[in-house]
Amino acid sequence: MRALFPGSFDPVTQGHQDVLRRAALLFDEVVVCVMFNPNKAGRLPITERLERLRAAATGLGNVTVDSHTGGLLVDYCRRVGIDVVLRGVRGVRDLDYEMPMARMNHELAGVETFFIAADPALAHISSTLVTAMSQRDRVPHDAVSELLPAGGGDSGGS
Ligand code: COD
Repeated sequence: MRALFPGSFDPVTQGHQDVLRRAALLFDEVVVCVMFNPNKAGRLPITERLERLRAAATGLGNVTVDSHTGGLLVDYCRRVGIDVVLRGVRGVRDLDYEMPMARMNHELAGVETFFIAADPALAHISSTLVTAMSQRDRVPHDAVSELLPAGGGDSGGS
């Protein structure tokens, strides 16, 4: 079975990479796709997000990387013939956000959502946190790098 792991990935973090690795063990094929979240001001260009995702997916032979920024998630699912969407859940706040979307994607296109519980050791990580830390002068580079995937690029401080 093929599954789609959509996200902003601005930038991809260790938390995303963990979900991706675990999904790659469960599904025959995983497409990880950069999409546009209108509630988040984008920072990194899409090309850089894709480059970092490719690095984060190194060694995962059944993972491919793509982007879709011009329509609904379900449009992409229909176009590529995928009917399972993967989402990582760090806590109830994520679920509150995810449940209506999962319902909508099912109503609109019969797309099911598969939730993967965050590793508790990584559940505090978000792209927003990485960005905030990388913009602070006195945060050591290593503290930011620890949140990023191995091989997933630098601290993104540009
Ligand atoms: N551990 C585990 N999971 C994590 C962690 C962590 N530390 N950090 C993030 N995650 C999970 C998130 O919960 C999410 O499931 C996924 O990883 C991606 O996270 P983000 O923050 O990169 O991406 P989002 O949540 O901003 O998703 C953007 C979407 C556009 C995919 C989303 O908003 C969506 O599905 N919108 C639906 C509406 C639609 O169709 N939009 C148009 C798309 S073009």
